[in-house]
Amino acid sequence: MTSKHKKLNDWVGEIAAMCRPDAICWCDGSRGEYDRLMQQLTASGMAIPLAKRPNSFLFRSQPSDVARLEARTYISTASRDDAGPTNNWVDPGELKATMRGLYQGCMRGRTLYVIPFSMGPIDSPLAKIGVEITDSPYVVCNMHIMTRVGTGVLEKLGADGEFIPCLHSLGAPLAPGEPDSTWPCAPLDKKYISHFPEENLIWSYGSGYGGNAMLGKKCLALRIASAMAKREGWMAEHMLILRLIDPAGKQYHIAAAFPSACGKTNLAMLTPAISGWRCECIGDDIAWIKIGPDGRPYAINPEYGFFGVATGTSYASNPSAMDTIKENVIFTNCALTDDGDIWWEGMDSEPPGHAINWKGRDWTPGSKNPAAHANSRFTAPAAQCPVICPDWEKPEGVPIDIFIFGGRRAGVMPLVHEAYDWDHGVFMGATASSETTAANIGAVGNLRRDPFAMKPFCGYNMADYFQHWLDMGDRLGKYAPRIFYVNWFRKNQEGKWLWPGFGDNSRVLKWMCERIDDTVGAVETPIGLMPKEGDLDLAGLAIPATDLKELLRVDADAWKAELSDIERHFGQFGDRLPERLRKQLNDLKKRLG
Ligand code: O2Y
Ligand code: MN
Repeated sequence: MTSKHKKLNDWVGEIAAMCRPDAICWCDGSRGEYDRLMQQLTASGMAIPLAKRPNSFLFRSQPSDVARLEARTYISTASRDDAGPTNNWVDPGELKATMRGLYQGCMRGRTLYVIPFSMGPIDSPLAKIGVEITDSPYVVCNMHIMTRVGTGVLEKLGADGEFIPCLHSLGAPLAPGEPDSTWPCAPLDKKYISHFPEENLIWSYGSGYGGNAMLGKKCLALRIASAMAKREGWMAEHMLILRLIDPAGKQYHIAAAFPSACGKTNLAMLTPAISGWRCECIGDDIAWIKIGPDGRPYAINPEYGFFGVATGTSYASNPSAMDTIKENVIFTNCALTDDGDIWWEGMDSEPPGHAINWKGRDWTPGSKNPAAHANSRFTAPAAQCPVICPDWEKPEGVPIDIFIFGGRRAGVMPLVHEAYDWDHGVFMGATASSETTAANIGAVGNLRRDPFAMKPFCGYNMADYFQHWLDMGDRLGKYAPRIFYVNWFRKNQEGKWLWPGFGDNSRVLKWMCERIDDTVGAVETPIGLMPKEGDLDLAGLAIPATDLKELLRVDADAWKAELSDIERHFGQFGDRLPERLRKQLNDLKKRLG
């Protein structure tokens, strides 16, 4: 089969000539196709069917291929400055020459799959079409869950529609008769996750894992989309989207950006602790936002599923996620129990007496190595989430009332503060920071500036991205959402978290809703507007007054110490940093005295 689209057919032909697969398969996105591939993967020992969860499978990756790889991720623009200081850069000609060398014959012994997919509901004016070529049937199955795949996409593409070509190879050709590995991939120094934003092109080589391989997610929906959004006047953000409903039925739409491993999926599926309030999930990771005909910002979730962190997910932390993953799920790097279920550290139940760990070895409680990898994952259809919003696939999206930024900070950052105005909110986003954990990048406990939670995902110069936010605020005018900053992770002197988090985070969201309705006040502090005593709804929460005081304390000395780090952070952008952000920093300095 080919398509009616000459440019697409030509591209597939050109890639096949370079990668030399044994066969080519155009994916139709059907259940039959998924079942067939899973049968093959099971027969070859790569997939393990789970007796306890219908139509669910476990995969184990190689220990060298367990997460996104920031050091091997490239934004390749003609000028290094257009990629900016927060991205790895290689000249496009040089990078393509290197990668073409790797791609030569890289699919020998394998099938080349062509996956037409839509990011966003196919009929949405915000949707974009991508076509991924991959030699990984595991990636095809994940793409079935995470994106809208199939013939409907080809129909929309027609003979000359626009698509984003996404090339992926495991980088593990097979000689005739050579047995396959259960997780084929290339060595670390041969892995490349490359983006060419000036030509809307993605080339990924050598990794079979998550965001490195399912190219619709981080590569297309954030890195390439952010560059497109800048050119076209919309926003591609690393944000969950949720609908909060008050007891009277009033709806509030919130988009929130947090760095990886800060509990985005948990917040997206929040079970409010406050009586009468409900939360519905629209998306847990990515938001595409465009100004609607009425001038308001409308957001869609471009994805179709969740690729959530398994480790730590439990009925206590996220009951909706647990109910989402009962069937039709792909698990990666979880432990396998003797009765054919999965398990990970932090699940509610007692640890199993024996399991096979994510490396395929025997595991018993007390083992010095974890049963599941810290970045173990579930891939599950969003439609299976019990709190999925009935409007989650509305083509025009939902109108955003509130933006939240946040991070994981043991000190300095209070539980919540509100920006004085849009520029101040952009400053908050631009200076957002988080302490690293075992589940994310770098050494544990390092402070990392992660502007708008987009450091690993911005497909162009971050300073220009800051300017884009300022420009969008100018265009939105009175419809610009109010901006807040939260920190659920502040600790006391003994290193204990002060705030219970999870469902109790709804108390903070309620205050935000009351702020936009102007039914609650706030105190002015040097860093922003904060709840006054009694403003947060703490009914039913036994939190010591001293803890609350500490959660809402603005430690002026700690903030003054923070200023030099912000200056260093801003300094990397040189003259490209928008003057309006420099002014925000000066204003903050003045307010701190
Ligand atoms: O490690 C990976 O490949 C996945 S990273 C990821 C997955 C889902 C949602 N967010 C993230 C992230 O790193 O932000
Ligand atoms: Mn993410």
